[in-house]
Amino acid sequence: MEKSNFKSGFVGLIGRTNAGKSTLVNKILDRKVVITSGKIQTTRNRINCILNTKDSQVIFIDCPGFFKPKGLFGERLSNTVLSVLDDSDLIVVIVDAAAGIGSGDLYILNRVRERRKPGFLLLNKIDLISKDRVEREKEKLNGLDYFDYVGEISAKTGENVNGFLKNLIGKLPEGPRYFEEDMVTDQPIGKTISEVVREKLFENLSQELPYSINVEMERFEETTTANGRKLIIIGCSIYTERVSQKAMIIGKSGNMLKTIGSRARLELEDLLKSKVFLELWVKVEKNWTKSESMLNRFGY
Ligand SMILES: Nc1nc2c(ncn2[C@@H]2O[C@H](COP(=O)(O)OP(=O)(O)O)[C@@H](O)[C@H]2O)c(=O)[nH]1
Ligand SMILES: [Mg+2]
Repeated sequence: MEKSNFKSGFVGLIGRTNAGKSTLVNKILDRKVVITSGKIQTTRNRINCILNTKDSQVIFIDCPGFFKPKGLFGERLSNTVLSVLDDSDLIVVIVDAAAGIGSGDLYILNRVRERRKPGFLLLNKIDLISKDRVEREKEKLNGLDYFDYVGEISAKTGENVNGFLKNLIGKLPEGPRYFEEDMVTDQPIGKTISEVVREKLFENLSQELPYSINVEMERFEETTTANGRKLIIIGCSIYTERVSQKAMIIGKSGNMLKTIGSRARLELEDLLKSKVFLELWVKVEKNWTKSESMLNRFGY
């Protein structure tokens, strides 16, 4: 039998919120697969993001930021991260070197070392700081010899990302192509759509509000316009925890919701290569972040 040299594996991306995990995934796949933002806990689920090459398949598992959980919703997010640690063949820890290495990063490094799995460490956002500063940040991380590879990258500009990838693929075990070659994610399209809407909400709302927001797609219909062009009708519900939050999302004379809707629609048209009609409904689901059944329903 011919020896197969095909390499594949699941690579968990672990780090604090805002370290740049999702930005790195999009840079590697050279398209926007997952949403990103400067707000905390933008990523809420584990999402397989698939890099296909001729002789390898790398499945990056993007996931929430790793932290000591507070509250029920936080616990769910944290459990998601723990499941990623369990399910990965190799773990990539990403730290935000520009923000400075802190106790949160050291906590993560310790949890990862406990797993005794192959590990890579990336210091990200080097586009924002000097080389000296990168070195000083690196010194704060003890036990670096645990890692098979320590790299300094910019997920935003792509600096040193190819070097990291080459080393990563080199470390993967031989294995099958788990997903079809043309797949970049196994996230269902309805979820991708609601994520785009959520990202626009995150981009436009004040710092503390986004955590209490959830988006669910409720309608998806393909039709044609009067002049024969394809049109997709999409309806999404935006859930908030309180009436005051609903008012903030709608904004004065509905202006905030209009802005969010038109930004989301433009991106969805690009994603779906079609005209889109987007309807958004804002609803109140009291204290959903504290409710077992609502968290289950929303898939957290
Ligand atoms: N300047 C700079 N910003 C970055 C870099 N990587 C990520 N960011 C920004 O950091 C924020 C958090 O990124 P995100 O990928 O959502 O972080 P995540 O929570 O780890 O997934 C976003 O505003 C990104 O644009 C980088 O290499 N350089
Ligand atoms: Mg993310």
